[in-house]
Amino acid sequence: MNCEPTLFPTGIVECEIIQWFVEPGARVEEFSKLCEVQSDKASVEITSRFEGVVKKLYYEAGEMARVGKPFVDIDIQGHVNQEELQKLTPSPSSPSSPESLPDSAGEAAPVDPERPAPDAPQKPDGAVETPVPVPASLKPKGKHAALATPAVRHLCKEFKIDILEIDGTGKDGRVLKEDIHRFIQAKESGVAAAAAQPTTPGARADAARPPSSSPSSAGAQIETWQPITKTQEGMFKTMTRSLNIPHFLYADEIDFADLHTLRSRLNKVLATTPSSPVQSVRNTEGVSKLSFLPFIVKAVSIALQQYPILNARVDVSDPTGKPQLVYRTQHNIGVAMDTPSGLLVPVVKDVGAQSILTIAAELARLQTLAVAGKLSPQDLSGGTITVSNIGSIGGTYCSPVIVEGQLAILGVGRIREVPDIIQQGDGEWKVKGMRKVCNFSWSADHRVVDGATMARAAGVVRALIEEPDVMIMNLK
Ligand code: CAO
Repeated sequence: MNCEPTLFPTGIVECEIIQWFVEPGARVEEFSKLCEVQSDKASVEITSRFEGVVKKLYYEAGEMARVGKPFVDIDIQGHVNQEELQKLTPSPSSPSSPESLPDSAGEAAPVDPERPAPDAPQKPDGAVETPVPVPASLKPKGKHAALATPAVRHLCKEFKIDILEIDGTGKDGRVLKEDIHRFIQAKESGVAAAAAQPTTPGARADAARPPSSSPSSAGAQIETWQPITKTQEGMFKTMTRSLNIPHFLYADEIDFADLHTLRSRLNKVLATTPSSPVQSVRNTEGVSKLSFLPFIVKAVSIALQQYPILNARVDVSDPTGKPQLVYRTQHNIGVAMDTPSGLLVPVVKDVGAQSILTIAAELARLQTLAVAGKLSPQDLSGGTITVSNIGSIGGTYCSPVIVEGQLAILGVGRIREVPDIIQQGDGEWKVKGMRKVCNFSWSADHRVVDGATMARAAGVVRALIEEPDVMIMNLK
């Protein structure tokens, strides 16, 4: 079938095929993209008017296609309806029309790039208009709101919905299957307007709560769109940037027995009355209890003194394009916190200059603010490395994701008890008791940190946790 020009103003005789989106053998649906063409006026994507299988491309990309000549053959056997057939079959009054449609035997139908969709009215200048007029009673839809694949139209028919009532979210406002499901759901819950509106940034945290997933009575899969929260928005951006970092994962098992004992001893001290001499001398920070985290944070900082590369960042802003390492003197350790509004990572600043008590006090301050949603930008910025104690929730190992601007992150697993098996003098093995262990999972930026460096630095942290008294020698 040959067709006359429609997409370009009359007078244009040829256009360049910029690229093909299909190849022979490819299955296409109505409105599937076929190719992109460029005239001296515009670049346009040509879509198929038919469902079928591509049989032949008349031109290579880069070649000039003649307007009014076929440029692709599509086998539409079994995919053309009678109404369309009638519209397209040359009338006896125009016997000289070059168009031809396959007979019922299903010949391949050449499609002209400049032919409008069968029902699209043509403007005098030859440009294509919106194919389906929108009734004035309805709010204006996108230009192609009513354009839809046969499957979408079928769905509309199934649910007895006028496609023009639906706000399409597809390209140029085209109605998609999801739009239909959303429309039905909104209609059912009486909040059609809200559901049809695009989401606004700054939505409240509880807006992220997933909608009820009770089985649908219609039996069809229903997808529901939900705005992401501010926190998720931040996470989305940060984690997307993290994708550029090749992660080297290193995991280790740490014996927590001695730290457990030390912590219990210190917490007994902190539990004594404020008037107790030992409290008044030692606890000027008002900390009532120590968790394991301040010790871990301090151990990481001490390891950074030996392996400062893990506290550095990569700078790629040099005009030569050559990456550089930027070393940093302060250990500003970001601590992942699970809060009612989601993941937040406030920063304990200059850990190298802090004691276990001051770190604990700062962690408590940050956690209180995080839970209340009152962390300041200062609290959230300037991190040079991150610790994520996911073990306080659960899990043995994790694969922590490095934050852009940092080179490493430590994920702390759950402290758990495992049998302590020893070998006796006679060579026999026996269970001596139980021991507390915890797995530390590190990720390092493998572009600049090699595995050996990561393993050695992790070894220092391990040694400090397993012999926490050694930390005393490093305390300021
Ligand atoms: N294994 C076992 N128990 C742990 C533990 C671990 N790894 N970490 C903490 N605990 C225990 C504590 O010892 C404490 O118990 P006791 O009072 O009986 O001693 C209890 O869990 C509560 O600790 P906590 O969570 O209040 O304190 P914390 O300093 O260890 O951690 C915080 C604080 C804010 C980091 C933590 O509450 C949190 O939010 N963790 C989740 C971090 C997260 O989401 N990481 C994932 C980031 S990627 O999405």
